Formats: sequence, structure tokens, C-alpha cells
Amino acid sequence: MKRKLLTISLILILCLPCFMGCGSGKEDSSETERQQTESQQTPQAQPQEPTTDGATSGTAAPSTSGALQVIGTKLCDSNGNPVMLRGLSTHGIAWFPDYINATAFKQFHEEWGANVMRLAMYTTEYNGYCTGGDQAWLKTLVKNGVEYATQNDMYVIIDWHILADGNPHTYKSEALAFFEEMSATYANYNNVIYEICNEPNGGTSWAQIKVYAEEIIPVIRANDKDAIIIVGTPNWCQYVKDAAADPSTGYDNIMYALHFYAATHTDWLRNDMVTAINSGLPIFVSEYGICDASGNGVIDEYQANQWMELLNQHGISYCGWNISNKGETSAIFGTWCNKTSGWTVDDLSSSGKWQYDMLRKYQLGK
Ligand code: IDC
Repeated sequence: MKRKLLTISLILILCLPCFMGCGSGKEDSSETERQQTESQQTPQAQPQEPTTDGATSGTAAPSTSGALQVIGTKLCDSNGNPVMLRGLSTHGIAWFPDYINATAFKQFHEEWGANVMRLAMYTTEYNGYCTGGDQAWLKTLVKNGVEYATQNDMYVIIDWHILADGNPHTYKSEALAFFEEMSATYANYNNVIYEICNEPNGGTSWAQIKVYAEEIIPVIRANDKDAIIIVGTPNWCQYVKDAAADPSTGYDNIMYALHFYAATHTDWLRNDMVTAINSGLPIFVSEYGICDASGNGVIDEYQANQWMELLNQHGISYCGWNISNKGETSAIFGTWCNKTSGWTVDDLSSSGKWQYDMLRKYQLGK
């Protein structure tokens, strides 16, 4: 099992002294709805310098998060025992940078029970990494997030959040450089997971995604021989069957993303998921919501519970969308709550309360 070396901590301290800082429906109508919703929404937080808040203190490798491995369709610990990661995804880190702080991550771990955090870095939307966003600042946010997760014994997913760009080839050269840098930085961490293309869409085929993945994976592998890598699947991570029919071979520890929004995606996607698992595909639900695919609309608790039951039955890991107080159903905090840590139950939206109760039940037995 790899251990993060003290020297790496020191290098981080020395090199990062300025820690100052869908779509989604299977149907086109859902995507249109999501885009319409999007055009009406205004980000509530403006980019700011991240704080120093603990990020520069060197961190030991998490005691409970040993190196993961994929065995068959299962995510397993270093001893080969199946494990489930359950946690939360940030909203776009450029929209809501303030939630990336040590106190928040500590609370998500200790009180919510999360053992994984996903850092969603949009490539295109709103100060996107590839569309004029401040790349150095975005990378600092990612690195802060990795440190806070590490300090709190959690796994952490670095998510290259393609969305409006549709096809991961659009910004492939930026992706190659980004993952080269991240995997070099975290080569000695055992808790960092790379998600190389959030949600291919707009007709991008599995064949195209596979070509992209097989260019990115070797770049990561050159630095990190065994980190878990999550590959997105077509149609906003719904066509897992396409990946199951022709998975990447020749690499270990690859998983494939399925994303669901419970009020939109029901039996048919659950059935497709089981079919894909049965044909040998390791699946990671790196993003889900209990509302509709726009990230807004009504909550469907019945469908959400159906999903949870199935995910638990198959031992599939998942991250809930999203850590923000944006005026949309999927945001876990109410619009009335401006805190960026130290929350109480009254600060939670309905989605937030559901996720809080669910995580505490499964992760903490409460
Ligand atoms: C949504 C956010 C919303 C933001 C929009 C940008 O919730 O605030 O304005 O992105 O287009 C996904 C995507 C995820 C979406 C989410 C809800 O991965 O980025 O977030 N969703 O639409 N897939 C299915 C749903």
C-alpha cells in the first residue's frame, strides 16, 4: 500500500505557499429543459482566492483509505475486500469555491459519514478550465480539495467535468496536460481517483470516448500505476451497455460512470445497469440526484430509494450532486444558508436532508 511520504508533504508546502487561496434525460426534452433552467440561473458566488485554511499542513496517508483496486466488477480495498464509497460532489468549483475548506470537509466526513468527495471542475461552463477560467486558481482549488479530503481520511475524485463541450476530444490536449500534472502530483497518494470525462453527450459515441480514454489512461499510468480511473459513458453517462459491449482492455482499475437523476431515470436505466454489471462492467455512480435531470424540479423519493437499494445490493459507490446553496432542487443547502461549514439540519434543502439521512444511515449506522 502506498504511503504519502513526508517529503511529498514538504514539497507541497514549499511549492504551494500561495494557498491563498445532462443533461441528462435520455429524452431530448430533458436536456432542453436543463438548458432552459440553466439560462435562468445566476451563480451566487463569485470566484475568490481560496483560503489557507489548513491546506498547507502536510498530511499523512489516510488510515482507512488504503489503495483501492477493481476486482471483477467490484471496487475493493487493498486486501481484496469489496468496499463502497459514498459521498458528495461539489457543484462547479469555480461557481462555489468557498465550500472547499477544511472545516466543511471535516464535517462531511465526521457528521455526514462521507468517505469520498468529488471535485467537479467544469471545462466549459462558467469560468471553465478550457474556456478562459483561471487555470492556476482552479488547480489550486482542486489541490486544496485533495488535501482537505486526505486530511479527513476520505477518497477524492478529480472530475474533469465536461458537459456543454459534449465530446471529450474537444479539449483533449488540455485534458492530457491536466491529468499529467495531477497524476504526477498525486503519484504517491492512494486516495485520489481520476474521472476523465464527466458526461459525454451530444451524440458522442462510446467508440470516440474509448479512443479518448485510451489516450488519457496511459498518461496517468505513467505516473500512477494503480489509481482508480473512472471513464464517462455516452449520453450523459447512461449508455453503460455500450461500454460493457466493448470495454477498454489492457488496463487495471478502470471503472465506468453511470449517472442518474431519480425523477427522470427509472427502471430502464436500473435494468441497463444490471445488464452491464452482469456482463462484467465495473460501475461507479460518480454523480446522482434525487430530483430530475435538470438538477431541479421535483424530488422522487420512491425512485431514489429504489436506486439506493440496488446500488447497495451491488456494492456500487456513489456521490450526490451538489454541494451548494443554489436555488435548484439538487443543491444540498437552502438558499437561505450562506454558511460554508458548521451547518445544522435547518440549513439543508430537502435534497440535502435526504442525503444527510441516507449517508448517516449507511455510513454511520445512525
Ligand atoms: C448543473 C448544475 C447547474 C448548472 C449546470 C450547468 O446543477 O447549477 O447551472 O449544471 O450546465 C449533470 C451534470 C451537472 C449538472 C446536473 C444538473 O453533470 O453538471 O449540473 N446534471 O443538470 N448531469 C445530469 C444532471
